[in-house]
Amino acid sequence: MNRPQPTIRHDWSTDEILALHNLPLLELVGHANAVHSRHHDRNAVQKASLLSIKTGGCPEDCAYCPQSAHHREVKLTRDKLMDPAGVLALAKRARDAGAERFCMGAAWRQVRDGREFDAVLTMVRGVRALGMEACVTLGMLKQHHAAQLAEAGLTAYNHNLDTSPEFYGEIITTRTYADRLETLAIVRSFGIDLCCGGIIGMGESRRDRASMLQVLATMAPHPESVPINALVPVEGTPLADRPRIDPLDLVRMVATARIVMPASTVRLSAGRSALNREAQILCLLAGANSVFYGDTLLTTPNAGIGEDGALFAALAPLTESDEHDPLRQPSSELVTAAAS
Ligand code: SAM
Ligand code: DTB
Ligand code: SF4
Repeated sequence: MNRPQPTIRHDWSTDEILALHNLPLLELVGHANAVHSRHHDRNAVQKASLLSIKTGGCPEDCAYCPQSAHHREVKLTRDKLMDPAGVLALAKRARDAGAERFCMGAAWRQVRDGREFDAVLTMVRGVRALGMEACVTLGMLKQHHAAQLAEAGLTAYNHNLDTSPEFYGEIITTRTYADRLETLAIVRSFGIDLCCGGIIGMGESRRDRASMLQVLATMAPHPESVPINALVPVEGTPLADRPRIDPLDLVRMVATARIVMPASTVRLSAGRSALNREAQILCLLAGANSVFYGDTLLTTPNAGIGEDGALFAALAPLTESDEHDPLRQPSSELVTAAAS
């Protein structure tokens, strides 16, 4: 007998999403966890690896981004596009360390035809030949670029909304929300998966967070991948002094994304290094099912592979022989609290 398929809605309103987001925390996380286990293997957490293949000097003015050429105080060297052989050696290393997906980011406003784009196509083919999913984030693109990326076997294109349509103008002035939606539509029309999410902690309201999720959750189909980033405040950017968010805000955002986009991969992305092991596990319980794995994100530090060893060890089943495994020791805060 066929089991009824859980419904996936595309008609969410911002008010409905905000009401979910503001539920009592335990009710929200419980609801999200129930949705999660209906649509996904509850023990599966995909490891994705991230590499900046072209760093710095970007003409866009995204207020959060250390790679923008507008933020002259940021201490970041500008690099040329990496060569495909070097990129593929790092992809292989990431695969051997357990990554299933390799995401390559370039600080470009848009894709341009020529030698550099051809090199990116070579990287995509190479990553796919290693048996990994390949994702790129290259800024805006035209139809013929999407066609070439699809032909090279690209799994997904990352292009974030970043925030709500209402708050967007406070963060970026050099391209519009409509530009972003147009890029997403082009990518989608060539059968490439969408990786599209945003950032919390930039000064937006709760309604802005719900409003961004409303734009994502009314896309049909939903983006296959939804990265939820917490702002990493970088010295020299206009958002350098933003206070760190409460980790439970990230839990609420992840849980709400999970409920409104039940089948998507929700990625616990930037900002994870500021969370302890237990806060990360709460995010996973609330429906996140992927993390970026590796010591750096694009230009900023990530939770280190060592810390992630402890995270993944904590998620694994207990065995008779691991009772005294140091990776299973509780996190330092708990030890300190217990000793005092
Ligand atoms: N230039 C491309 C673009 O913007 O489409 C790709 C690279 S961009 C760095 C990819 C995403 O990383 C951004 O859209 C943003 O959501 C996220 N990001 C960048 N800097 C961040 C920061 N300081 N904290 C959190 N997320 C950040
Ligand atoms: C996404 O949403 N987050 C990742 C990935 N997509 C490309 C990037 C996070 C970048 C954080 C800042 C940095 O390291 O430069
Ligand atoms: Fe450029 Fe992307 Fe950074 Fe914006 S987020 S400044 S487009 S690299």
